[in-house]
Amino acid sequence: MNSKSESLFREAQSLLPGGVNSPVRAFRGVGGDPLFIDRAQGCYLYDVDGRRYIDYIGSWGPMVLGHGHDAVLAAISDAVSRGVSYGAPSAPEVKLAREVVNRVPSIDKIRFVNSGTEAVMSAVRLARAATGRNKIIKFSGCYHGHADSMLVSAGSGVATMGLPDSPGVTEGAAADTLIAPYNDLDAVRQIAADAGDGLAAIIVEPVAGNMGVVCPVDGFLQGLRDLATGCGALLIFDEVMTGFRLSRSGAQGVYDVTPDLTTLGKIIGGGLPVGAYGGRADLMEMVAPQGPVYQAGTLSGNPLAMAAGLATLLQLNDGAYERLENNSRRLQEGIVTSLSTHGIRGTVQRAGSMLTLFFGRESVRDFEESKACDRERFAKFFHAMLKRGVHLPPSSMEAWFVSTAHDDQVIDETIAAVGESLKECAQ
Ligand code: KE4
Repeated sequence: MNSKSESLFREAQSLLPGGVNSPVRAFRGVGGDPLFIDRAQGCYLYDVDGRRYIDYIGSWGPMVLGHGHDAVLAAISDAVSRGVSYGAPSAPEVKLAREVVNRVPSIDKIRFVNSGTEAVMSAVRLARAATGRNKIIKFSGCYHGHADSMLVSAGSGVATMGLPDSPGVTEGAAADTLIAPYNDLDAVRQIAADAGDGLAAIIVEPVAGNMGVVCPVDGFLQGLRDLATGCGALLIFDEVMTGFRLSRSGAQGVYDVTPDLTTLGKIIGGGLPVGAYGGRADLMEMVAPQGPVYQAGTLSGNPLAMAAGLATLLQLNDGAYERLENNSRRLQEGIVTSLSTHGIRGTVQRAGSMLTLFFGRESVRDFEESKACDRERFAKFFHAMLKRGVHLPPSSMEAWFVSTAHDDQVIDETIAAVGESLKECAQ
């Protein structure tokens, strides 16, 4: 019985829309009621009824070192001893900015904000100001936060809830957002050509994580780079999820494609609220107070978030990425073997330590193919895994996140639970 979770959820539903503070947490994509978490340590979540789960939500990406890492907790408690927020410049934001700039060659300057949504909203505003143009191309199935201009056939929560456009987003706000299919360069070229000299930017998840993990086909990212350059638009890589997860320089370090602007979040806050946008100096110097593009934030550069983010990045050395790669690959291989053993059609798509199990298809290249996957079977699988003490992200269109705290034994336990769960679902 999940009695404490159930009573908390009942009370939460009387106070919070859907009983949650972010839609995907409500289990609408898999059915049933969400578990309320009491605490987390390493790769484990512990719910309020005392059950332990191997955690593959990872707070949707930030917890790349697992929960309660000593270095991160020490950094936060040291920062807390100095106060929690000043509303004035402080050293932690400079130190984290230096670490990000050192890791990502395309980022000359950076501005910290408080969420990925805010980072994307600000980067889009900057791109429009820098080019004097209005149109933005985004890709169906990619999710860039909930700013009005991005909630136009978005992926992630909106896609899971089947809300292709959100009520409250005006035609005016959506009118300047053009939608292209992911991995389809010809389509993007056509849309860009139709936009003519009105195209301000192309924004893309360099590896999509919000329709499930979908990797760019060969040449796709470079094609976007060439297209943007050719038509005088900017290329924005939304690396809120992939930043510092896929490599010490994010996805752009893996694919060797240079965007004009990059948005970041999640890992750079170590689990505390954070976002950032950065890129070429000539662009970033247009941002207030150095330039005319206004953007501000009460808690931007919060010293606790900066300290937690820096402590996290400093742990992400070559050895950490090697461990993440090895264990994530082992998990992927274990699931693929299990699918074959139980004669279940599906695939596991992975980029570094983020992966997705899609049922019913051999490959997923875009949002249409992701939506065509067998979501009912995923829902059954999700609950079979939960019963066996493994908490997957509660949606077939999300990424599972492996952390450095997921050691060999935990990966083996997960693979064993996958086998039993697939067997149960096959019946
Ligand atoms: P936030 O505003 O949620 O910090 O970031 C928005 C965002 C922007 N860009 C990308 C590529 C993202 O993945 C996100 C947020 N990711 C989702 C997970 N699919 C957050 C989970 C949620 O909405 O609760």
